[in-house]
Amino acid sequence: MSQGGRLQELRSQLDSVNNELLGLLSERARIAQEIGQEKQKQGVPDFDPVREKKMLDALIEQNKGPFDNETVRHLFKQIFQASLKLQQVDTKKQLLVSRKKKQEDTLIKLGDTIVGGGKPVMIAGPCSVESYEQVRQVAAALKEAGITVMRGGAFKPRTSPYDFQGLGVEGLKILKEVASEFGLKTISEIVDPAHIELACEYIDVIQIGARNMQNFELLKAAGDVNTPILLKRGLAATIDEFVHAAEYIVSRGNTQVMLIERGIRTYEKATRNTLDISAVPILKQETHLPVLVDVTHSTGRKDILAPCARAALAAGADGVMVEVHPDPATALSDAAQQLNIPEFQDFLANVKKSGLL
Ligand SMILES: [Mn+2]
Repeated sequence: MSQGGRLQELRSQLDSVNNELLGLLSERARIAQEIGQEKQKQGVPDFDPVREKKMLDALIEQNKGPFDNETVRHLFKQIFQASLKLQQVDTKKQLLVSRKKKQEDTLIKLGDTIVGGGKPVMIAGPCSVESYEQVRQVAAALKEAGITVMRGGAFKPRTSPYDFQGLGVEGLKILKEVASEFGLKTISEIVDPAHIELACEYIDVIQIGARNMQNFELLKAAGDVNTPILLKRGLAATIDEFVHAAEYIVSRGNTQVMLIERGIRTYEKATRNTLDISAVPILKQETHLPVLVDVTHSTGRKDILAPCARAALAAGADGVMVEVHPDPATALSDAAQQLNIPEFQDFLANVKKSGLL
């Protein structure tokens, strides 16, 4: 046989071995996927390092060359990793908050206001509930401006333990009283799992704050009630971690979850945090939950609130949240970044001019 003929014959042998290998790899992948589904049912993790080591040791023992043991180990590790990835893609597909699981948008009904229904909502109110009169002044201004949902912090997880910690349950009572007078719906942060049920008596939406986004006991408690939850993105949380935090709530049965981007920590000092606008379309694509943007905490400065709010809405946000205080200079928290009432009215007019709200 000519030299060229021999080469061609060897190459065609190699081609058929390649095809066989591919067939075997695909078969292996199908089995691995089934194992993944079985593990999902049993609630055991995808990756089992002990099992992987056992499989590798058995292969090394069987290795007769010409590949050395290290090469065999490396090649099979690649195959194992690819299978694991396949299992993880399947698990992700099955997240309850995922668009893949449910195509239709989740709608949150707050009285006559529907969040996530295509008409963006403006949520405003003071950083902290400080007094009945303070909340009442804000509520009256919101009512006049056509705002239907008011925020106000009663339990304040502050950076320093010496800072104002909020009025607690007394603050929730003030919110309820004022809200019923003005026909508003209310949002307030809860920080203790033991307060979740109690909170449902006083407020319409329970906020889980940025610092508690991965407080899993709190997330579970929030998942056990029917009150809508506003989940803030952690200041150093990836989108994936954010989505999984929401899954904690939804997996317990409470499907009424809204996500809110509030800025992430970066090296940038010009703003308090860096508003991650790209998170908005990504979260809208990947989940079916309403997505809001907190312009106050993401920027920490009043002069750019309106353009950031417009950017949020242009990116597809279902709403914007902003802090308003009758006299920001005397506020017990976030004094520098809260709008006073005339500033809020200007802000609202500015955002509305864009036609996005
Ligand atoms: Mn604040």
